[in-house]
Amino acid sequence: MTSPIRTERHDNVLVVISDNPPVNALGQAVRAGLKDAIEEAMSDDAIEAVVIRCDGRTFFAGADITEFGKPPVGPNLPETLDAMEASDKPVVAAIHGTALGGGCEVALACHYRVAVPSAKLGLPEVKLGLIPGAAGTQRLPRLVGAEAALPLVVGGNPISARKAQGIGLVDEIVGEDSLEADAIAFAKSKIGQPVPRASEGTANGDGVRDPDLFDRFRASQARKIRGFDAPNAAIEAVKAAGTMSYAEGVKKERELFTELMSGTQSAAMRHYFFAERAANKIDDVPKDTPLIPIKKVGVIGAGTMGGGISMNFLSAGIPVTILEMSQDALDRGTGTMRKNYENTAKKGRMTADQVEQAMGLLTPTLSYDDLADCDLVIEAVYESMDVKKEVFGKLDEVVKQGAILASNTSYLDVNEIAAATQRPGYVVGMHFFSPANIMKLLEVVRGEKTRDDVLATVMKLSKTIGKVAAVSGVCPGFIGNRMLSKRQEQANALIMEGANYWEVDEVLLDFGFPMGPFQMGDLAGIDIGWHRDPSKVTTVREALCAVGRFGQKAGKGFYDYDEARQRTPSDEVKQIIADFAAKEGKEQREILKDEIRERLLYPMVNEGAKILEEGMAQRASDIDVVWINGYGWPLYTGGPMFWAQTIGLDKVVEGLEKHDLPVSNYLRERSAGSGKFD
Ligand code: 3H9
Repeated sequence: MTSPIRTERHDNVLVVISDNPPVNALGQAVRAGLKDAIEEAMSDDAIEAVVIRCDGRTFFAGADITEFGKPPVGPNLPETLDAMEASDKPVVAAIHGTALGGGCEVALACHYRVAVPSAKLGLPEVKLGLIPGAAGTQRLPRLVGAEAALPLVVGGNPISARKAQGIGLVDEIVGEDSLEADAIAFAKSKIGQPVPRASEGTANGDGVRDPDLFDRFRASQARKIRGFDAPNAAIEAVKAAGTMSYAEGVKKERELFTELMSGTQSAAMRHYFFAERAANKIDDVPKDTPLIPIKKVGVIGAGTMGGGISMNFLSAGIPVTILEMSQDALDRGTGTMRKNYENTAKKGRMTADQVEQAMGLLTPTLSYDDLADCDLVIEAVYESMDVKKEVFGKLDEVVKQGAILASNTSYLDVNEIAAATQRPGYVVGMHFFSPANIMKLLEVVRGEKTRDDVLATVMKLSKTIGKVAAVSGVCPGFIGNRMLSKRQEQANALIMEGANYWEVDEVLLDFGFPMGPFQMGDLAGIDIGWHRDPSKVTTVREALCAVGRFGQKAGKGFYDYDEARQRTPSDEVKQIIADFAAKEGKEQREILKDEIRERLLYPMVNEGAKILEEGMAQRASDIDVVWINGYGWPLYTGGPMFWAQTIGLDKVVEGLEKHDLPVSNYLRERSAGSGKFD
């Protein structure tokens, strides 16, 4: 087998080049090749400096994740990097693309780093439930200081080459198109000078002088890192860089890394990494399916949903024509969009120019005719089949042939909507989640007649607008809301049987959800879909609406809210629920947290199994992607289906039986078989 590493000589500089598509992951062959190349440079007197660079789209994007969990084959990355750093001839990393994880650690082990302006550097290991494991947590703080290292190691988000230069991680920004030549020139300029080694740096002194730095940082991240193991380990490792010798610090890092690697959180998060990428692929749609160019988008409805959907495209530089029924509604909608952008700018995440650029791409209209030349039109109107059919009938008349017509419906039959047009092949569901400019999930609903090119285009487009897409077949509520309804059924039943509604919420908070079902109801508005007749009360929700408890927006729903939106359980609501339970003759009993958790979550897994059995989801991991991105299922459990496998499908079946809840044949089969869904 030919090595992915080759060397080229440029006078007295050895250029070491990796060619390991797609992302130059640091698999065994790459590590071995790098180690050999360094030995070649060391043993050749004619070579006085080394440049390391990569072919293809990026510098090393990290360790090869597919090797994790398999028996290790040497050389390992830490020893390869130690050999690199030990060189007394200057070694220069020449960075383009994304130097991530182990890739960033390669750069740290080099004596110098040069990068093109578009390059990014980062240590995203926490996103895989890990910390850097090739001395990244020890070299980085010594090079840039603990304060600058913490956000990189703990947050895991990459930074631009310029920012990296600002903190001392990059030595020089070089020409976008002259990386190799500039890196060679840079390397030559360092020949004869003592080499600076990150492991011998002293910038980590800031964490020694100000040891509270670490607690302050932890407190500032509390909400983001709740429940995750890796960020705390990352803080500990960076702290160790200030309190221990380099060798002890590396040992500490290794211990923390090994413990995380063998834990369930990292397994779950690595599962998610591949799940997200798999979800974007549709098994029976050929890879080379031609795409429909999307140069202009139409959005029908300028309400919360339509406005949020439009912002995705505007932010990606795609012009949007937005349609409403009245000038008032149009002005209100576009006004809200501008305000949202301006708020983002106030937080420093956008410039004033970018706000104007985005808003400049928006064309408000009251006329369907203005949608005629759109390549994609997304309808975000009221959830009523009659209304949707009317809208699609009109679209079919005015919009050019070959354009995609999408519905943002969250549960209606997309096939029936498609049948209202003469071109059902061009109709697809694009279910965004509120707030649509922020929530990551896009549930793509594949109708019976939806064409391959329409699907392929929408999946590609989802990436362009920064969404994570998963495909669902047509069934009520699709993947996400169909499973949610099973959880809500149990939540409602539990409070009738004696569980306090705030306990139900707490169980899900403890599990790792950002909120429970009753908090979610308050946030969304309890009056959604309410018939508005206070004298007609048949459910707890209707009873709450009848007394004006519409949710957070009214200052009261299931909970009472103060001005800071802090919630407290309400005696009034407790009484309403008790009265209801008495009226229905429901016996009250104490319900333990375990039962609450099992009854909320196991029926979702069961419904997920049915969704798989019916072919409504392509794979179990797609269901995980939907729940993690659309409903706040904790990432560190890997999503409902992966979690169920982790705790054991047999345990889920047993739990459902114990609580007298239905068990699908498919779940029984998988439980009795491999214990796995995919
Ligand atoms: C680490 O480094 C640990 C060390 O500290 C310690 C070691 C001792 N390995 O995302 P894309 C595949 S942990 C294997 O669609 P993009 C990916 O599955 C690692 N495979 O492209 C996909 O395959 P397929 C730290 C990988 O342009 C294909 O490449 N590093 C790896 O949208 C294309 O990927 C990270 O966590 C990998 N490391 O984004 C970085 N990376 O085509 C992880 C990708 O079959 N990677 N693949 O579906 C990324 O963030 C993105 O892939 C990247 C490119 C930004 C690089």
